[in-house]
Amino acid sequence: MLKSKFLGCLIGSAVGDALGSSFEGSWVLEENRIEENFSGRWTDDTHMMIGVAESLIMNHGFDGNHMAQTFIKNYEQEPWRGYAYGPPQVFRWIRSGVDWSQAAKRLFGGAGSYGNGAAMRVAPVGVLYYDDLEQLRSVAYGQSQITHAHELGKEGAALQAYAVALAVKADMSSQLEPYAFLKELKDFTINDVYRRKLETAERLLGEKDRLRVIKELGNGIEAHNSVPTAIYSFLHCPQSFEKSLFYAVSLGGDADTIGAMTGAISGAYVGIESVPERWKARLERRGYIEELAEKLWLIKRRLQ
Ligand code: F2R
Ligand code: MG
Ligand code: MG
Repeated sequence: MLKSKFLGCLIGSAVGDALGSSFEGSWVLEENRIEENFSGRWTDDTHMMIGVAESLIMNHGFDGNHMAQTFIKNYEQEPWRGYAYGPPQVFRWIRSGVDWSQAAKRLFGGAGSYGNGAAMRVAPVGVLYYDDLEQLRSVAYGQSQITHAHELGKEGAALQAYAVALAVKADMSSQLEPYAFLKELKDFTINDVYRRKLETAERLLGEKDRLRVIKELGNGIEAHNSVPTAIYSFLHCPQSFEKSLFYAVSLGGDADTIGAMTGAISGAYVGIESVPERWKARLERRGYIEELAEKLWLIKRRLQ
């Protein structure tokens, strides 16, 4: 079952990215329209998630310089994946000699980025350290530091990784309790912005009005306006990967990224068998992503 959850998480993340990619920047949309455009092609979210996994596997853990170089190598091979402004700029600074741990601090006038780019790629950290909270937080922050130095960017990644970890640990045969899931996340976060958003998510459980969800939780490119929304989308229907994903993408806005993060949590909960075959079959580089997930699982098994 653990192997199925590792595979479900990484494949789920890529499927969510691919499903949402046609709707990034769109208004709220009807669920029955979403699948029409599914090509299986994914964007920067999955490209960077692959980089995180490749580096963790190569080093059997986190090595900041190696992960930064892996991101750069992957970006230079496929710069057309839909990257935002921040990461490519950081890659250029690192290429010109700035240390990997310092470059991202230069972004946005020295504030660092609070974009959701560190959270959208963090799934491999969530599975590899699902049973070690200290390591999970430390590696989630470390991988963020490469491109997202702002506290909100880093905390968003740690929260997303922890949501994945909780989903790995949860037994699918017993009903998942959304309030208990959100309480664990509230206890985990050290940031008030995220704690308040999780309280809002709790209050909104079962809300029918999507516009209200978007207004209160957000659907934007900022980590604090998308990570809680992905967690909420998963909780919309924890037993069904398909329903959680349709809900996440229907919110529009940063649909590929909210889709990727929802898919990572949901896939880690339901396992690879519950990710619809019609989506898996068309997913770009499915075999390679499965291979990475299996290698992470083998490392985990050896560490235990
Ligand atoms: N880039 C996109 N989508 C744009 C459309 C792409 C198009 N389809 C194409 O193919 O060209 N999506 C991807 O980017 C998001 C992740 O972004 P990331 O990696 O976090 O980037 P960045 O630049 O660091 O942050 C994103 C924006 O957030 C605002 N921002 C962040 N920190 C800020 C700060 N301290 N002060 C002010 N603004 C800040 C800025 O607007 C950043 O550009 C994902 O959606 C992924 O899918
Ligand atoms: Mg993207
Ligand atoms: Mg996006």
